[in-house]
This record gives sequence, C-alpha cells and structure tokens, in this order.
Amino acid sequence: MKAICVLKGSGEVTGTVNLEQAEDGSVTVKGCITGLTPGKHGFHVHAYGDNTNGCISAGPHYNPFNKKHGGPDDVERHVGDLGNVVADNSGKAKFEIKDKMLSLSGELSIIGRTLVIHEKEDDLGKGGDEESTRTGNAGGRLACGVIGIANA
Ligand SMILES: [Cu+2]
Ligand SMILES: [Zn+2]
Repeated sequence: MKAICVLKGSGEVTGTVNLEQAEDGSVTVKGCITGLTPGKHGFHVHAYGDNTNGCISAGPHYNPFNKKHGGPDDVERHVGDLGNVVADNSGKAKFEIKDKMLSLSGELSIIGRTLVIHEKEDDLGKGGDEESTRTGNAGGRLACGVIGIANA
C-alpha cells in the first residue's frame, strides 16, 4: 500500500510526502518540505481530511486511543505524533521516518487524514505545561495536505 500527500498553506511552505506500508506493518514516511525557517518543525497526522478553513480544519492530532501527546518513540503518544523534521539553512527538510503506529489500511488507517507541518519545534510532550501534553507547543500550521491513495 502506498499513499501520497502534497502539502500547501497560505505562505511559501510546500512539500511532498510519500508513505509506504511494509509487510511487517511499519510505515515509512519519506518526503521533502521547502520554504521553512532553519531548524526543527513539528510534524503530525491530524484527525480530519478537512481543509475548509485551511489547515486548522484538520482538527487535533490523530488520537484514536485517547492518549497524551508525545514523541514518536514514546509509549504515551498520539498515533499521529511523528516528532520533528529538521530544515537546513536553505529551509529545506528532507526526511525518512519509519513508524510502527501508523497504518495505511484497516480501522486505524490514516488515508483521508491530514499531514501538518508546524511553525515551531514539537517539545514531544516534555515542555512542562498543559499545552505540551496536547500539541507539543508546535505553534501555527504552515502547510498541510490530505493523505491519499497513490498511483502504485
Ligand atoms: Cu500538528
Ligand atoms: Zn500529538
């Protein structure tokens, strides 16, 4: 199973992300996002494939198990928590994330949900305030796109 997501927003941030689920169930999320400020940016799957009022309509992080926000390696995490991607000095983030909680099929499929790239670094739930346990204090939504079925 392969999926694709094209990220766009109200500014100059754009990106393309390819997702593929392996035989063992793990999902590889590979992509390139440009137009960012250098450094870390929170990157998550959000609950809805809705872009009515821009990226905000995608709702909160995808969280089917009602957990607290965390990092991708934490047990306590939202399914949609992919941590941060890192942009270089030219504002380009190239990344390849292998994740064991995401799925592209079945009841917990993320097809039809939204990938969001954020303004700020995700503190992975360790920021010490309440917002950290909900969003990781990653700030505004720079660009987003609905995850769709790819032409394999
Ligand atoms: Cu997010
Ligand atoms: Zn989260």
